[in-house]
Amino acid sequence: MSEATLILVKPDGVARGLTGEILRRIEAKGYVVTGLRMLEADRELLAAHYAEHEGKPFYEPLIEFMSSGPTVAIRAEGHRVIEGFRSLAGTTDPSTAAPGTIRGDLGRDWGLKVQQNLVHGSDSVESAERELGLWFS
Ligand code: D4T
Repeated sequence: MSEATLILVKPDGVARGLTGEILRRIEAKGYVVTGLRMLEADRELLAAHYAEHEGKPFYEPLIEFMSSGPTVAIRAEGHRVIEGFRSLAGTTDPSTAAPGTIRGDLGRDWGLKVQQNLVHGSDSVESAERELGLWFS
């Protein structure tokens, strides 16, 4: 059975011209892109997407950063794509994300209040369903 996930190229990835490179890595791995849209996320969408982080010190900077420019939302499909994309993305902190991953190869710490780490990937089947509903409604 195939699985679907939500991947976001965050505003830093779009601004740095890395959308194509990130899509290339997703497709080169063998996953299939079945949805693609570019949008400027509003606060309501971001508050729903990041509800679990409300109240944390990086929450406001995160919402501000994610509102700072266009995001590219990708629906990708494939057996175990949720786990597979998180492995392609690398860990949250780009300074220590493994070389070979998107964050490890293309990201760095800019010394800001929130990590600008290029991509988001859903972390479970439940999150993927919820997040795909938010970004592709
Ligand atoms: P996302 O959700 O964007 O794919 O990233 P992760 O799954 O890797 O990380 P997350 O949901 O825990 O965090 C969301 C977002 O907040 C930033 N962040 C996170 C940060 O700046 N400082 C922190 O300590 C944490 C935990 C980075 C990603």
